[in-house]
Amino acid sequence: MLSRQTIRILDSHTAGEPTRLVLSGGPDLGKGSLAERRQRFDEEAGMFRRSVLLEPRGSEILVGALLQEPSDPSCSAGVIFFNNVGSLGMCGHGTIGLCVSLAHLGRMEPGRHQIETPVGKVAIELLGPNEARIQNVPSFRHAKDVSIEVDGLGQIRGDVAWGGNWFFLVSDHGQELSLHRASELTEVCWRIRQALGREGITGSEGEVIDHIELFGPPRDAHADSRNFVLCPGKAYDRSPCGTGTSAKLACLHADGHLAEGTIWRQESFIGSLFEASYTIRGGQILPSIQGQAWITAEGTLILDELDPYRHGIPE
Ligand code: PYC
Repeated sequence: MLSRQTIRILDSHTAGEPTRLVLSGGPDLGKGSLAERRQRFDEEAGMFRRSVLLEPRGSEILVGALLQEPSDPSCSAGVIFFNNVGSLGMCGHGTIGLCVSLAHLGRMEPGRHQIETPVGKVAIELLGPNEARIQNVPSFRHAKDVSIEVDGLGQIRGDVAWGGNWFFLVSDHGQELSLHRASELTEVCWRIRQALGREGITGSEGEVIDHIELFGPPRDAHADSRNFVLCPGKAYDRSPCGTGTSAKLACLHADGHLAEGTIWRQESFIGSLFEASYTIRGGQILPSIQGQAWITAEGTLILDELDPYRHGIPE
């Protein structure tokens, strides 16, 4: 008998960046911490990940969110975020999308909650049907003013910081952050990423720095900065990137450029905004990111075993 696998999903976008929430039909990752389940996901669920996100069913820019039972009873839900090339530690836009999606399903009431991720607990506040504020995992700058030799660009200096993922943050790059330059900026960031790899620049425990973030002057008079964030699979973030904005706050704090509790408005490459600030608890920087998300679709993915491209188009 021929079989069809079905996967129930709810799609949203946060400040323009899509999140595909998987409600059922995902892999059984067992019990244990979210970090352990993420490892199992990376080892065993590549086909599932590609089926949910990639062409011809999806697009390489989609970010997936696999809903999990939390292992910590103080959390309302657990989640593993993933993209076109693997899993993510955390995802800020995705967490805002998750909150709005759970509210849409009647599974989350307005107010405060906690979400368990592979890199720690994230406190959230559902402010309305389309708005949430997250308090991210502790964020920090690991290295300041790291100089690398980038093909075709010469010496580029940037900071290495953690905001739930690893970032290389560059302000002095000479690039105009305009939408029509998306492919040039993608190439610039990709070369920066390759240079980091070549020169052995990593996170604090040898992790690959897989997000590159360029900053420039904002277009919106109310914003403090504009960014372009290249994600690990070469797709750029349409939102101002929650984890990237967290990494930025950690750098601003380290440089004494932003006081605790002061609002930082980060504008994305498409002009959408996150409102951010940080508090210090026990010496750690805890960034808060507020943004809006919108439901775009709900449905069922169908994987027909006769479909040669049910798991995506292979590279
Ligand atoms: O919002 O943290 C974020 C994010 C990471 C990758 C794409 N968006």
